[in-house]
Amino acid sequence: MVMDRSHPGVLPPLTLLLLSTPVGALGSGLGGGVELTLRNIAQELLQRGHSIRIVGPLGSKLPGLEVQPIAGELQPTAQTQDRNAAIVLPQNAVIANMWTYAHQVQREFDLLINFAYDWLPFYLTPFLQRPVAHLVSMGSLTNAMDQIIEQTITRFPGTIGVHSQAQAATFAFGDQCRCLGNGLDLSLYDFRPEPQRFLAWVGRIAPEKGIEDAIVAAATAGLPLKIWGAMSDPGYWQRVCQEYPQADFTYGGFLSTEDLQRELGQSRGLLMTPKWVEAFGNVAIEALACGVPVIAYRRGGPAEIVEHGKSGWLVEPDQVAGLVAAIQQLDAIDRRACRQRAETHYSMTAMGDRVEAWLADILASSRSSVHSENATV
Ligand code: HBI
Repeated sequence: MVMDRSHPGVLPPLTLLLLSTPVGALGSGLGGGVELTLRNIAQELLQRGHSIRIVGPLGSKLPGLEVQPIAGELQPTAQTQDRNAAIVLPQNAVIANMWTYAHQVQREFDLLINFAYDWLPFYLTPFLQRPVAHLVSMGSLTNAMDQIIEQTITRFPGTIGVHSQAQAATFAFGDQCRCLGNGLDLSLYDFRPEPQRFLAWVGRIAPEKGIEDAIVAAATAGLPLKIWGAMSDPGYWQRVCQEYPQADFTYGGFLSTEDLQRELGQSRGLLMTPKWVEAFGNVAIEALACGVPVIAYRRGGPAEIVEHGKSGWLVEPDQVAGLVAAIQQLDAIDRRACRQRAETHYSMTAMGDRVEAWLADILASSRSSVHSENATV
């Protein structure tokens, strides 16, 4: 694990090309946490005087940010692929068109930042004339992705960024990854001292998010559960609704950050029930930013965000009874301590420092390697 070395020097203004996830238009919610991560990093880099251009699938829109739209077929989601799945590229794949564009314009930029968890950007890295920083947004999922990421980190050390130690640890090369954590624009989140009488669950509605455990725990604790997020897997949602007809839970759709923080902030607590190693868990910081305690399985990124007994409760993975016990202890958590946790570790400034230090190191090492002859800095 290559930890962050904060940079005393100031990074000169850079021109950066940011390339999005290809699974959905930015703003659709289908890109999950990566949409928020890209938007926040873009805003913070602009704030710090860098020039950026964002490339995303047709229909992408981000508040206050221009997106270069690229046509083409969306990519199947990596988490639905089997571990030994072959690499797939649909006909007229948007990810191929995005990187054709990147190849054409690369000389206008000092560095490219890849946000896609897909084989092609990693494979193309050695053929490009500019360094590529890869922000890997999930843990190990398939052998083909593990192999191409390992090949990249071996050839271009320091260019693989991750969100948590737990996520890095899912890869054989985890100790070579750069841990960036994550960050939110906390000014968008209002602290709420007084909750209403309900629990919240936020995330893409998909099997790996384990929503059924939250439904059972909330019902057992006798509290209504309000659910928000992109409807990634309608079949899964139908099965859950049929399985728990008596439980008191409602689905409020995929909300904008402004609407989500207003609703989420009124909850007694957020339940996080991931069945996979959640790389980070942006929703945990969103809840903390509103003063909402987080009850999470001790699995993946959320276990590094929540301080047990201070900003929420960590529960043994898949132990629904543990979730119920934690729900009954929610009043022991000080909601101000939750907001404080977000402010000290997960602000835009904190994340921006980590990202700038990362890019500075990549540029420094790339000057002495294959990309140097054309670098403009
Ligand atoms: N699947 N193929 C693919 N590519 C991505 O970039 C991707 C994905 N699945 C989920 C996802 N990105 C994001 O929702 C998570 O990384 C947060």
